[in-house]
Amino acid sequence: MRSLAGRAPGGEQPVAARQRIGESRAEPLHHYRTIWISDVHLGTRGCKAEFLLDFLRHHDAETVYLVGDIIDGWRLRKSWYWPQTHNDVVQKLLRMVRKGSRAVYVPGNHDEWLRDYTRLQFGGVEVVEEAIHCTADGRRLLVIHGDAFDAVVTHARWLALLGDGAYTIAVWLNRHLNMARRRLGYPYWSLSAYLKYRVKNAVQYIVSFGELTTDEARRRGLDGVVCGHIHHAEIRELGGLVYCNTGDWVESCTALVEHFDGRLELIRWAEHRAFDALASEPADAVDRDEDAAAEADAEP
Ligand SMILES: [Mn+2]
Repeated sequence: MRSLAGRAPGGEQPVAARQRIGESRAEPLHHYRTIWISDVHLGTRGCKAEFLLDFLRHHDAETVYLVGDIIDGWRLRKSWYWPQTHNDVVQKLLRMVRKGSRAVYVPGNHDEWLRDYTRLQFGGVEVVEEAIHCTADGRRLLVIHGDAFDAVVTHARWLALLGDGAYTIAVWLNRHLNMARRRLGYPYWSLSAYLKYRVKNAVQYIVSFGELTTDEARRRGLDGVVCGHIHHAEIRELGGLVYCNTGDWVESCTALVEHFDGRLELIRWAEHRAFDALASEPADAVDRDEDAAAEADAEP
């Protein structure tokens, strides 16, 4: 092992020192019309801030949507965890705004305190309850975090029996009950706790979530929906509408992008970078992942 430690392949300097995730300069900067990211959970140990920083160094866009659960207010209230890399993510986003990107922050359930500040701006970042995005090819997409559908999804069976009125009431109740809980200082009702309790329903849940959010877009006469919340990235056609989920930066490290012709694409940055990480620094990369997985207790 001694000879290996002192001599990297090809007789060059140890590759590990140069090619840590976040320091690579090899890739060009990719420009997009739009980038959507969600469920970063800054303020938790599960957050893969280094991967996100690396992603933001290699991608930029005219408009960046932050689709909720970016800063995890629940965790921070319990115990303060804010390493330099988390600060770097915020600074990087603000720098993108200074350089001309438009940033729109649609709060989720973990950063719902921001919902009291909608229509305000922070460092040029617009905070809105929800947004409608028009793609370059003329499609109108509803941009929401998606937590409003928790109650509907988990009670979908009897709600379906009761029909449209009950559905609307459930969305309304979900929203206002959680608002009341927040005012009283209780945390958001946890969907993931519910899912852990009923794991076998998780797949059905993902399907239902997609259908319900897409239905909401259809109800409003739109062409599709972009949401986050369930940490499951995908682009799918559902009944003639497009359903996009941005995924998360706790496990999968995914972002949704729109090309200048309106084409939508998912970028799986952890997978993309895994090759680099494995090639350069396997032990460190694996350790980091295990740490993150062990502590990835961020809930949807
Ligand atoms: Mn969420």
